[in-house]
This record gives sequence, C-alpha cells and structure tokens, in this order.
Amino acid sequence: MPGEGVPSAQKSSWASFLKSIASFSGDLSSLTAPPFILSPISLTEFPAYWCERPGLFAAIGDAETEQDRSIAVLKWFISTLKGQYTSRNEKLGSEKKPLNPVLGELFYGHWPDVDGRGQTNLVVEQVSHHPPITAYYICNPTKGLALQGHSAQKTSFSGGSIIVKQIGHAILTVELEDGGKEEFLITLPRLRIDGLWYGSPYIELTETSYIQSSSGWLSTIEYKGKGYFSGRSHSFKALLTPPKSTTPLKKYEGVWHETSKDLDTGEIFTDVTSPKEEVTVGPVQDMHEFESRKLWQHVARGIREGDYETASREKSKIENEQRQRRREEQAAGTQWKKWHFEHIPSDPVYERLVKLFNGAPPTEDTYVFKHNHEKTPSVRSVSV
Ligand code: CLR
Repeated sequence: MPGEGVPSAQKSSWASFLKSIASFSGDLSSLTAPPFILSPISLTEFPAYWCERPGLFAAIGDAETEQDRSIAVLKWFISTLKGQYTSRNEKLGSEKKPLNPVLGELFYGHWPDVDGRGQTNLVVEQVSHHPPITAYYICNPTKGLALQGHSAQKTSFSGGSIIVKQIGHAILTVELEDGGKEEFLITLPRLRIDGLWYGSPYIELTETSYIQSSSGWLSTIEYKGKGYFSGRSHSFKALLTPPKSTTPLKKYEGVWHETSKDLDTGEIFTDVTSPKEEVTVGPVQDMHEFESRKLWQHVARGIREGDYETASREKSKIENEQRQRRREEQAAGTQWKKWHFEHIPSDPVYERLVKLFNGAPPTEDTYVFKHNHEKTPSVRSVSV
C-alpha cells in the first residue's frame, strides 16, 4: 500500500517531500523531510563502514603475492557492502536521511588490536558543506595499510527511485616487506533508493565498480537486484583479471549482504552473516565541539526520543552558528582551514591507476591526509 511505512500524521508531508525530490536534482541534504525519515546519525560516521570487519582488512597486509592481495582486497571490499548499504534498515527500520555535516565536522574512532591484527584508526572530516564532501583516512600501521578517500553524491530521480551517483574514490596503500608499496584504486557503485512510495526506503546497488591494483590485477564488480543473475536482491558478480589480460582468473558470485562463492571451486568467498564490529568512540563529554556526536547530541536525542521540536530548534542553532562563522570569515577575508586534509585538484595515484582500465573519469581531485599515519591525530593536536 502506498505510504504504508509512513505515520498517518506525516503522510502529506511525505507526499510533498517526494514531490520536491522528483522536481529536483543535486543536493538532497538541503531538502526538508518529515520527522519519521530523519536519522540521528551524521554522514561523517559513514566511513566507519569500511572497517567493521577489521580482521578482513588486516588480512590484506598478510597476503604474500600480488594475486593474493587483490583477492584479499576484493573480499574485504565486498564484505563492507552490507554495513554500508543495509545497516540503517536493520538498525533504524529503513534507509533514513542522515544529518548533514557542518564544515569541519569530525569523527574519530578505532578498532582495537585483537590477536595481533593491529589497531585500526579512523579519522573523518567534513571538508566541504556546499556541496557536502566527506574525507576519511583509515590506517592499520601494524599491517602497513592506509585507506584514503572522499565521498560526495549527485542525486537524480527516475522511475520513482532516487538515483545516487557516488563522486569520489578511495586509494588503499599497502606497504610491502621489501620497502615497496602496492596501491589499489577503489571506485564506488551507483545506488538506487527504492521503496519511497511505501515510505520505507532501501538501497539497491547498480552498474559496475572497480578495484585496480598498481600490480595490474583488476576486479570488476557488477551489481544486480531482483530479477537478474540469481534473481535475488543485492546480487553481484566479480571477475578478477591478471595484469594485461582480459581473461578472468577468478569468478565470484553471490549476494553481498549474506554469502558468495568462488564459481570454479564452489568454496565460500564472502560471508557476512556473523556480527560486525562497530567502531570504538571515546565518551561524548571528552569530545571537541566539532566532533560529530558532541556537535549533534541534542538534535540526535530529539530525533531518537521523538521530540522533533527540540531536534529542529537545536538544528537551527547549529545552522545559525555556521552561517555566522561564514559571515565572519568573509568579513575578515579568511577561509575555513581544514583540520586534517589538504585539497589537491588532481590525484596522481588515481590518474596512474585509472589508465589501466576504463570505466571511470580520467582525472579527479582528492583530499590528502596531512599527518604521519603512525600517529592518529586528534583535533587538539592541530594548530588552528
Ligand atoms: C555515503 C558514503 C557511504 C555509503 C553511503 C550509504 C548510504 C547513502 C550515503 C553513502 C549518502 C547519503 C544517502 C545515503 C542513503 C540515503 C542518503 C544517499 C553514499 C540520502 C541523502 C537521503 C535520501 C533521503 C531518503 C531516504 C528519503 O560509504
């Protein structure tokens, strides 16, 4: 039934929200949505989804050959998809509209060292507000791993669904025992948000994404929903091709929210049916005012407790303060200074790797992490 998931008092506001997205393309974050669809979590928390299976991430550093590293990277990547794209449905009942981060908003976390896998650290910063762009840096120094990326979205409306093109990419750097390094360019899939009519949105992945290694190995991942390959939602097929070859050496198929297998051997490739490990974050009272859970704490409580009046009042406070900051900067002729990242107009690693396959734009800008990865910085260690 249309509007099934929508509380009756919010049906008309949901209908006008749908109308506004239908006639709109660009930055969804600026549209006012009815309270039932609001999430108390800011988009700066999302990069944590990259590492909720820290053991699979660490395993990349233990692989010994180029082929095995490419397989380990693909396995880890596929295993992040469930968290990235279905966890709000599990936790909040449906996909929801995240809090739109303010410029300079921060999110820090880590996953502890267990059984020698090394500690994994996470640094996230909102590096642009208009349009919203989130930069992140995740490292496991023990295993010589660093993932640097940024994320933005372009949205449009088609056939009753929201189509989200992901802008940005991630580069995974693996330090090798011989002192060299291997780099992996990770491109991001396209999203379709379905279920809008019923007021219970969920994500399906579409088209193709790639993982290109500097060693030449390439993973091509094709996404399909209901009615394709296996006919199931969240299906994918991944092909791993050796350097300078077009014949895949490995083929994997399955559903990214449960299990997949190696098509030649029948062995299980990915299995995300066991619980994931959520990021560890320090207590809110110790946080800096720009740290996400502190910054949004009153808005988030309002949303969680259904006190939308408080939520919207607190949200306006934050937004006004931001406008004031921008006005002051303009008057002083200064610009907001990023805490941990530096914007560069073109990413040389991206450009070198993207040439090895086609399916992504030839150049892209990037946000480079400014610090040494042995030490995860905190906002307090940065001079403002
Ligand atoms: C952000 C980067 C993450 C993966 C990811 C998952 C869900 C996406 C999110 C990204 C961007 C914002 C997003 C969200 C789903 C819904 C939300 C597109 C790509 C939009 C802004 C909200 C739409 C509102 C409807 C739910 C009504 O690695």
